[in-house]
Amino acid sequence: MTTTIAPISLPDPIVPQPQHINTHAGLPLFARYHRNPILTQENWPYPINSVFNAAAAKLPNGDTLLLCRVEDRRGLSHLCAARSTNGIDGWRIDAQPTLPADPLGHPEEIWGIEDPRITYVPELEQFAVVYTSFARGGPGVSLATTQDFKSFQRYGVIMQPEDKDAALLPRRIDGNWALIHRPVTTQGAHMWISYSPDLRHWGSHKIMLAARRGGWWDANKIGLCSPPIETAKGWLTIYHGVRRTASGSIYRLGLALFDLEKPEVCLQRGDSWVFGPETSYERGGDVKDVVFPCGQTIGADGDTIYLYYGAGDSCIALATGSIRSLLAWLDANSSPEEVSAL
Ligand code: BMA
Repeated sequence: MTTTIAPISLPDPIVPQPQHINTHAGLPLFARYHRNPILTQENWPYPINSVFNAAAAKLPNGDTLLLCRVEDRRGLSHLCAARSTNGIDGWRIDAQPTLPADPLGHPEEIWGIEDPRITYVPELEQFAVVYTSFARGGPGVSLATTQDFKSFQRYGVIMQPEDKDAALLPRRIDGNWALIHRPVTTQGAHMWISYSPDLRHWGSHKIMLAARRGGWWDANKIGLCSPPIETAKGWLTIYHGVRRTASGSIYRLGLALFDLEKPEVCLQRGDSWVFGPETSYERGGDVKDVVFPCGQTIGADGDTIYLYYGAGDSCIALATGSIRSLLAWLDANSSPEEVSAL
């Protein structure tokens, strides 16, 4: 006897709904440059493995400088400068490493230096470059200053391991310099702020933003991306959240706003992430599903953000946003109870 099985009628396929959450006034908060990535290993004047996670600065002559993390073919990183007139293409790349690791003078750098952030400090008339120095003790935070990205004054380690994702604020707060950084403690991987009278001795350590818990996109591990942007409403800050999944981690970006004169005070924190890996160069690469900005420049209009981000730990890409739109999005998409519950 044969049994006839009635065909199962399947429901209509689920059509993904557009994500309106990452938009303001109908526009995406960050728009990718259509010819991304803007810098890859193939552009480099000497053999390397990959180039990613670049700090950014506007130079006095109007050029954009990217201080790129370059991973050589041993697996160790150094920093190399690329300059461009428009900040988009025509990059002129230093023929040799601009800031190589100095394992003899600075043993904290024996496994290289990574992920710089640049802040121009008017009081010093210098750029402060804060970067990750990597050695047996783990990653720590080091500082160097420069005027021209040719010669550097090294301060050495300013935050001992395990610590990274650091940037200096451009001016003193109540008489002291302020450094945002991300130590890993038994409490977790949160963003902290510390203060110093002289850039060498640091104290008054405070948590400024804690990783959320549970199922949140930014649960357990967060860190500063590019240096905070000073606005009339507060320090506008892009940070990364790391979601651990069965197939690896996803690095996405979120927004928070901090008090101008008390930057450890979070005024607003967005609920949702605002930018995440979508394209092939972000979803693939040496480390998949990573977007990791370490720098931005602001356009002549005072509003446009040129956000430079490492994609997949393999190349550098560009997305643009608007300070006004990010602040308006924060007004509409942050929940005070989550901020106070931390
Ligand atoms: C972080 C940093 C970044 C890297 C990211 C993804 O911990 O080390 O340099 O881009 O992981 O691998």
